[in-house]
Amino acid sequence: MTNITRRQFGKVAATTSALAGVSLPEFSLAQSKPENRQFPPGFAWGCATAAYQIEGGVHEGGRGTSNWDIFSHTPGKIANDDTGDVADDSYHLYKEDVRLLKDLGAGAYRMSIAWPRIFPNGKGQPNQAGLDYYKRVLDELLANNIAPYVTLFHWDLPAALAGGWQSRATALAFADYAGYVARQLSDRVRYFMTTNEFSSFTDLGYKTGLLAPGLKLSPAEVNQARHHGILAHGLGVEAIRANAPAAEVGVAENATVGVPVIEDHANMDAARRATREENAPFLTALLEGAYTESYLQGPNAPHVEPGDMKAIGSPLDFVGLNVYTSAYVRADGSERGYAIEPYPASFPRMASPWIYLAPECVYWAVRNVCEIWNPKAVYITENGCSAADVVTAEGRIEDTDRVMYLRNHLTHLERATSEGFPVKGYFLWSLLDNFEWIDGYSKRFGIYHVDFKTQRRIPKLSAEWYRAVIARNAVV
Ligand code: PNW
Repeated sequence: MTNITRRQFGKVAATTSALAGVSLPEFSLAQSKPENRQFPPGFAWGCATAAYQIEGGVHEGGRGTSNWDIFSHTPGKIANDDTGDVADDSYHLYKEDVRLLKDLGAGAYRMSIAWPRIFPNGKGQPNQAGLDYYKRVLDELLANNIAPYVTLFHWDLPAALAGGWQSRATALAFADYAGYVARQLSDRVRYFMTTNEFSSFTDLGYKTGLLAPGLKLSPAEVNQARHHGILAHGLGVEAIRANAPAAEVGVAENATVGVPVIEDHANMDAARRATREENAPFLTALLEGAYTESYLQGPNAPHVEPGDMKAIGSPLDFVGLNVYTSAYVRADGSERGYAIEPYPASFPRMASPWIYLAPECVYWAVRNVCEIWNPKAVYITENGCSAADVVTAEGRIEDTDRVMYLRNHLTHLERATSEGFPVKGYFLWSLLDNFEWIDGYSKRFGIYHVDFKTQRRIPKLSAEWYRAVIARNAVV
């Protein structure tokens, strides 16, 4: 069902035979200067997805209930009351989806494992059928020379874990789950990420109530949930290392990225300060093994047990950054030394209102993180956008706006690699249109269009474009 419907994907052969004997000059190759926009040799190109957003099959293979099953089935929480019950049906169509990656020439794939498929009750007895499902997916990837990068927690928390991230026990259960998966799957997986986006599953789940479980707790309670989130990461890193010594371990984090309003010393310094301060509860704590003094001030500081910060600060092999937009920073005379500029009303955005088109974010994400914390390696673990895609009468999706977004971001990423920052790879969010959390199926991030009635996948213009990027290892 791969059905290459895009012209240049499928009809190259036809064109070639129609013009048999005529040799066409390769204008695109000859006229640009690829050497200026080239990525380093061995750069990993991939796409990213997450289990609840693509798998469906929520009642199959012994999977337990997750917080997202409950939340998405609560009326009024999700656009159109959509749920992830079926999503992209990747639970059954994973071979086709690996084929889509292969068609792009991708050498890497970032996917997540659904904790409730492995431990239906969050802990205790593991579920062999769930593990076997992921073995099949991983074997399919490996047979196609696609390296799996596995996220262990992308928000689908086993509902049986009472209290969710309010409970310290959840962090301990995560460590057991991470260690178990690492032991079972490290013959197939080299790269593990513990968790995806601390602020999304703590702040948005327990402070604003936008995401599961939809709570609005006090600042002290929120800080405690945040602490349990990063503690899970830290204990998870230790458990993965104990069970899979050869694994490379990292995290996928949507750090707030300070972008200097002007690239001069004062503003660049302010952007660095902002990046450190604004990420104090999360990435800063991970990479420094301590909370900042300012974060610990006041009555709402989290309760920290002896040993917690050492685990949280466990050395990482790589830092994964999910980057979609910028926070523009100006140096000022305040005590903290910076201000974040609000977005003017006319600032361009993509189809999701929070995605301001600010492509410098990828360069400054890498540079700030490297200059502050000097990690061994950095990946862009997510970058992409929603767009108001239209299927034409001929069945095409000409998503020029998504290509514009991606091309600009890669141009800024290439600036980072060319300046020598250790960026090892890029994962485009997302391979497929999928269940976009509270936006349900109303927002499309895929480079393959999905017809959710038929599950038919159609490559968009952006898929054709990304295929050319990968083939050339350069911005095109
Ligand atoms: C990420 N923000 O979420 C998630 O990792 C994906 O699962 C999700 O589909 C993708 O981005 C697109 O939304 C984010 O408000 C959610 O800054 C919100 C924000 C950033 C990332």
